[in-house]
Amino acid sequence: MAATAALVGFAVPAAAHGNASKPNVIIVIADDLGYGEISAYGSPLKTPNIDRIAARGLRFTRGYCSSATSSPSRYGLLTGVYPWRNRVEVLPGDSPLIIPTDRPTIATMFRDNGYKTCAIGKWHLGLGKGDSDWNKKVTPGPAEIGFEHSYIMAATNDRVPCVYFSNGYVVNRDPADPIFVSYRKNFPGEPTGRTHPQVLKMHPSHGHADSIVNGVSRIGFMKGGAAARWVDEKMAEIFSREALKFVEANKSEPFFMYYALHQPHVPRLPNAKFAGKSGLGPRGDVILEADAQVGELLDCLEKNGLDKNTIVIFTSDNGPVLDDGYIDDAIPLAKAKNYSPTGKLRGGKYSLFEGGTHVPFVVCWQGKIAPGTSDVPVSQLDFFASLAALVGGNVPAGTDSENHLDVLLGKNKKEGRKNFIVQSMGRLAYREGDYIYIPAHPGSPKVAWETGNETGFSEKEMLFEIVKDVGQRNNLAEKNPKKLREMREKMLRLTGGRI
Ligand code: NG6
Ligand code: CA
Repeated sequence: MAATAALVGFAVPAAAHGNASKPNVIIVIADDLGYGEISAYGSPLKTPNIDRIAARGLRFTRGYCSSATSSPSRYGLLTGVYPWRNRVEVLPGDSPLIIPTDRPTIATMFRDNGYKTCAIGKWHLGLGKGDSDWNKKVTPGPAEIGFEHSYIMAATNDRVPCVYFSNGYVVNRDPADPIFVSYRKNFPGEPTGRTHPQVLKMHPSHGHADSIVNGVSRIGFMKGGAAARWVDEKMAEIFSREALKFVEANKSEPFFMYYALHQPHVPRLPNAKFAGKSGLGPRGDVILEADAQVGELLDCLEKNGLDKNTIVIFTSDNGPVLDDGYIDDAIPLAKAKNYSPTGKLRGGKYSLFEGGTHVPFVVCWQGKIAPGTSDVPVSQLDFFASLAALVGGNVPAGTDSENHLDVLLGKNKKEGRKNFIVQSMGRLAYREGDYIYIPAHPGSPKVAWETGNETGFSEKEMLFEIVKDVGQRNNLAEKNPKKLREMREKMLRLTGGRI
């Protein structure tokens, strides 16, 4: 740890490029997009814009997020600290901010090094102190952890409050129609998915039967704010508009943008431009919509002469899930078309198998990164330390983020991150080299609700050689007890005994 901290504190000077000495950095992070869903990774879905990033830069075949669900994964990316250290799991929409405001983040690092910083899109790290009055400024939030500008949704698109927040304030709030939010009980007389199923335009398959917003029942209860409520079909347009606005407004100075797309998380309600276009139903359609959003961003960079001086990273917060709570035909259509959102990987969202955390991961910086592929392991945990090394920033001691800038820039394709822990729903697994060790975990082998995804929880320990056995069919625990023991011991040392 000490050696790592010393290393990451060491600044690599950024080379002058164009009229700026510091490249802009944009991290685009999709919500629940699988390893096999981008055409550059072999998907039958056509994603020409994300492919543009891959063609101009590096496509990582072994890129990881830190957790198989959203809040912990994003916590890891922004803080560089393993989410399990602080027991971070999926948050309700009225959760207080879970990142302490005195903790350095990737955003404070950029801000303190002369960057304009912003967060757009899905947040899901909590807002306020708990028990927020949604009609006033909700704080602390993005601003207090380094994002000078923000335009976000509080949690996920299936959770209340279903409104946008611009720099802490609900957009289009109306004092005459105040907003109330509860995750405990409904407000008297307010329609829910249970009481008014006939008004729904998309029905829940499990859960998601609380307040109705835009004809869709959600998780949690809200009342009021009629003018502020989002329209899912317009969400892509709105986030895209806000992202482009930020780029245009900051084109003459270095900026860092965390651009968190809401697709293809449920509920999937594409804009009419994309409805029916993928042949895979709403889930495929919203992936095309997300790809077009990426295209608008890349076009905007080009139009403003920023494309050569901007690092663009595209990745996902966790693996894919077909049915995550609404009936939108994702499962039957995937079956009919033999579509696998993880490609050949086993598991998906909520899984300790590869499908949970092994995600699409492409990075471009034209003129600086030679186009190609990299097959060494990389983790989103390392964005913080690696990008700090690039711009001369510091990373505090005690984080888990390592400087692998050379790997991100393709200068080193021999050795990536040696080892790391992945997390799903409170359980951990240990990846090192070509192996992954999944401890014996109590719990159902399939997600308890109807998604059908495998969790990777089993009474038996598992050991897989994940490069040779991509689909994790061959548990080596009994065949290779020596490796099993070695991996178990290393994991316990790293986690301080936690599994
Ligand atoms: C689950 C939700 C799921 C999704 C997930 C969070 C139910 C039955 N399932 O609890 O729909 O919202 O949480 O997804 O409510 S994530 O990508 O934000 O982690
Ligand atoms: Ca997610």
